[in-house]
Formats: sequence, structure tokens, C-alpha cells
Amino acid sequence: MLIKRKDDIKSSEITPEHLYYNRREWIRMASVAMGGMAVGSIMSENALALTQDYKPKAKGPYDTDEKLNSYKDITTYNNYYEFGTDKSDPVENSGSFKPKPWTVAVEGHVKKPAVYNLEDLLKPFKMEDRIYRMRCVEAWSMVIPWMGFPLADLVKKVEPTSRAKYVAFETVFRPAEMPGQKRPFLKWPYVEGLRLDEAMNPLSFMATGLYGKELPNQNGAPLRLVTPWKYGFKGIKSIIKIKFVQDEPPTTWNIAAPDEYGFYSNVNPEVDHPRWTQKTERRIGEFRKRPTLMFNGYAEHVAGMYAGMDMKKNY
Ligand SMILES: Nc1nc2c(c(=O)[nH]1)N[C@H]1C(S)=C(S)[C@@H](COP(=O)(O)O)O[C@H]1N2
Ligand SMILES: [Mo]
Repeated sequence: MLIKRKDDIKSSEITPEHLYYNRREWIRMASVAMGGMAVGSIMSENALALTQDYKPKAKGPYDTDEKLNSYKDITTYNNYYEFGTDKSDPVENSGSFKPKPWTVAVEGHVKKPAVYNLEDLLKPFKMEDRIYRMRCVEAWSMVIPWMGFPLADLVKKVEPTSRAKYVAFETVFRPAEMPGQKRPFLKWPYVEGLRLDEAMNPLSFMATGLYGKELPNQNGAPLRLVTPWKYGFKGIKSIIKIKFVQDEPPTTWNIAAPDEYGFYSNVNPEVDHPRWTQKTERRIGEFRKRPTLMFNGYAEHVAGMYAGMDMKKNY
């Protein structure tokens, strides 16, 4: 995401992320050569092994068979403003974040509200592998092998009442472990929401890992949301609270820049972001641009939920 500032205009177009990434890579390689940043080179070796050895256990009905992004791409090019606003900040600044032990508060219009230990919460669920495309609003994309469980399983377990129409999610607030939270990049804590039917859609996924390993801190450990037909910012990380509510809940990027980021945030090539086109995207690791697909290619599974809605108004 980009903060709305005049001099940011078209920065996603003028500074394609690969140039930026290559610059960071060059700096990293140079410092490895100079004997510094040994951690970086160990990380690269492990990342290479993870990428090459990974075999998804099951081919699910929603999986894409496109080429996976590497473990390194997925874990070193991140948006997680709690750890800083640069794509390399999350991997560099999340080392002292503690994703264990972890609790998740389930509140609001449910029959089983509770503060769950994450382990207890996860016990009844079967962990699955899912290979999903993710599309950031900044017009880049990745293909990620997630591990986790359908959000619908969790929703059913806590039994929402008939008054529950939306699900509101909240990220942990720990400025001592999350240096970005000491600065007003965004209004903290980060919050997001889904309509209840979106939360129940079989594509909505709670990720606890990727590439068959526990979720790294920079990707939202220990629990994050994945909604592959929506822009990446809906995928709220390090979730500590899930509240079932009657009215559309506030969402962080809508609070930050309401004319740029709406509640629905469905990937839609026909609705330009006010500062750049959404017609194309660049897959991380590639140079060419690809056309962006409606609902990020998941239209057959989700379009029905928005029938009759004006998708330009409800962006
Ligand atoms: N708490 C929190 N969640 C967040 C963000 C954030 O800054 N804070 N960034 C969002 C954005 S803009 C994107 S594109 C995705 C990136 O997920 P990834 O880094 O695992 O690829 O996380 C989303 N979830
Ligand atoms: Mo994003």
C-alpha cells in the first residue's frame, strides 16, 4: 500500500518493484561479500531448499497450477506496516516479534464467545494446503502455497447468531515488538472486515503457514486472513480478535484514504485506483505485465455474492 502523498503519485509506475528489489538485493549481496549479513545468506540457502523440496500434499478445487513464487520472494517482499513501510522492512524488523503463546478473542453476536488459546482453537480443524494467487493493490502479484483451514470452519464452530452480518478482524498492538506501531503510518491497530457470506465462502482461508512451514512473522504469524479474490490489504495479519457485528466494520485503509480504498476491495481491472491502472499486474519475479483478471481469476466462485451490486460504487 502507499500512503497518500503528492510526491507518491504514480510511484508504483515510476519505480517498478523489481528495480527497487534488485537494488536491495544488490546491497545485501555486497554486504555478504564484505562479511556482513551472514544471516541473509543462510536465509537464501534455506529458502532455496524450501522452494525446491516443496510438494503440495493435495490438489484442492481452488488451487491454481501456476508457477509458485519462491519462498524467498514470499518472505522478503512484504507489506506489513507494523514493521515499516518498505517491502524489505518486515523481514528485517520482525525478528523479536513473539507469535507464541497466542490467544484469539471471539466476540459479538456468537453463541460461543471466548478467548481461545490458538492451539485449542486450531485443534478441531484439518490443516490444508492451498495454492492461491494474491494481488496487491499496488499492481503486483504472487502465487503462494498456503497452509491453514477454511475460515468457514471457524465461523461454524463459534456459531454466529442471526444478528451477525459482518466479521471484524483486529491485528495485535505491540509497539515494543512492532517498531512501525510507534509511528502513525496508519491508525493502529490494523483492522479489516468481511461480510458474513464472504467469510463463509469456501475460498476464505485462515493461514497458519506457507511452503508447509509455520508462518514467518513477516507474513502474519501466527494467524492471518487470505481472501484471494480481494486486494492483498484485506488479508489482515497476526489476528488477535474476531468480532461478529451487525454493521459494516471500519477498515484500516478505508480510514487512511477513503477515496482510494473501499470496504469491498474486490480485484477489479475495470475500476482504476485513483493514482494508477488496475488493468495489469506484474508477477513478482517476472518483468512483463499480465492482464489482471476479474476477482483475481476467482469469478466463478465469488461473483454471485455481488450480483446486483454496483462494483464501481462498492469498490
Ligand atoms: N496487520 C497488517 N496486515 C496486513 C498489512 C499490514 O500492513 N498490516 N498489509 C496488507 C497488504 S497491503 C498486503 S499486500 C498483504 C501482504 O501480505 P504478504 O506480505 O504476506 O505477501 O498483507 C496485508 N495485511
Ligand atoms: Mo497490498
